[in-house]
Amino acid sequence: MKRNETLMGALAAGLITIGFPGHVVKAQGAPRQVEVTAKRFAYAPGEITLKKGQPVVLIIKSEDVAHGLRFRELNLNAKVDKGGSAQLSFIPDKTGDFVGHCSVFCGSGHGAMSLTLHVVE
Ligand SMILES: [Cu+2]
Repeated sequence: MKRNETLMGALAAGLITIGFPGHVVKAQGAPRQVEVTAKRFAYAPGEITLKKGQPVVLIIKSEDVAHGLRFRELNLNAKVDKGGSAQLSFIPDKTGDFVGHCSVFCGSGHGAMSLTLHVVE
């Protein structure tokens, strides 16, 4: 039965690859997960380096009030409830630095909350 299990594994891997059509993702498996903490008035970490073409999930958790995280250039926006979490799933398709800002007013330092994504080849 070993042989059948190997075949099933190969089929499953094939299905995962089909799940990302048009992208050169070489059987990377699950997306990379990066946890981000949002707290008045900063994100931790404040900078994240990502690889172009590699699927990623940013898991944003609020440690206090409601926050958001928006990357205008990437057309991404998440809102996080007070003490809750939210996810941003995407595949970076261009290199460069992208600065995200808090998109939910959270107090006096709201305008200073930013997170920089460095997308590299
Ligand atoms: Cu804010």
